[in-house]
Amino acid sequence: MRVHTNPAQGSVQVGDEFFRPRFVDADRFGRADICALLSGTAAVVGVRRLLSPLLCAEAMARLDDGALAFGSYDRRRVDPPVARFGPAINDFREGDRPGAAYWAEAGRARRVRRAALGRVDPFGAAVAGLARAWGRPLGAACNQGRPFFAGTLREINHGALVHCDDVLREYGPHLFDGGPPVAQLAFNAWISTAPEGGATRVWRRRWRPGDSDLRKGYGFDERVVAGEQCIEVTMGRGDALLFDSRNFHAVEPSAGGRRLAVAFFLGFRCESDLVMWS
Ligand SMILES: O=C(O)CCC(=O)C(=O)O
Repeated sequence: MRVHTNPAQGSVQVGDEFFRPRFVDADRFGRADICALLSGTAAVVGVRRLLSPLLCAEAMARLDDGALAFGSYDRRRVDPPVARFGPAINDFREGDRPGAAYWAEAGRARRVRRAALGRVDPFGAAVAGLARAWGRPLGAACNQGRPFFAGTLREINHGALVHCDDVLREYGPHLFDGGPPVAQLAFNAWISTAPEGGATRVWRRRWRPGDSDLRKGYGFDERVVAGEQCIEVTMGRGDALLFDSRNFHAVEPSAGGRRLAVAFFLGFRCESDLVMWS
């Protein structure tokens, strides 16, 4: 695991004191770590060894043997290309929701994953680790009672553009039963990492309407984050990284191995109690 912060810690220009990385071992990972992201008092949370070395090795052996057929995100939208197993809602979009083919593909992907990986399931292990930390079970987001697919196996070897992910902004408030999430986090846990490159960069900067001029495919020109406070993290195999996906983020190209993660979003919903203060 490697980390760089900009402005550098200890420099005269300290930046936002809450925009800091937080690292924790899997057995100490708890609700407070997730809440630090939801409340904006941490920029990223890195969890060391959320997936065991044995699970990663066995899952990779099956994936290297071609147990799951990887496709890629729609190349017209996602360039450099990113390989994946499991449907992404943006590739099936019809208006303000995914079309009928998405739901068929979501069911198929769950069945195929179960048959191919069985108990060697990085998604199941990641969800178990998150539920332990959060103290409550996690459920899939639903649309009209239909569960969205979660747990894409995603291989980003050629990097990812500066972009942000905000389901409310992309689809409006009616995509999820029960209303839009109050906060959205990105979750990635790596089953395999590459020896060179592959850092994740997260900037202290959210989308603003004027940014549309800098749009570039699914992402944005790098000028959108020029001068903004940034954290750069390179996690190891078995490690997980969580951050607020509404902050701009990007992935550096990597080399020398497969950079493959189980990836999904987490939404925090409006169902907690109201608290008051003056
Ligand atoms: O692979 C990564 O480091 C981050 C991927 C990403 O862009 C995301 O999770 O939204």
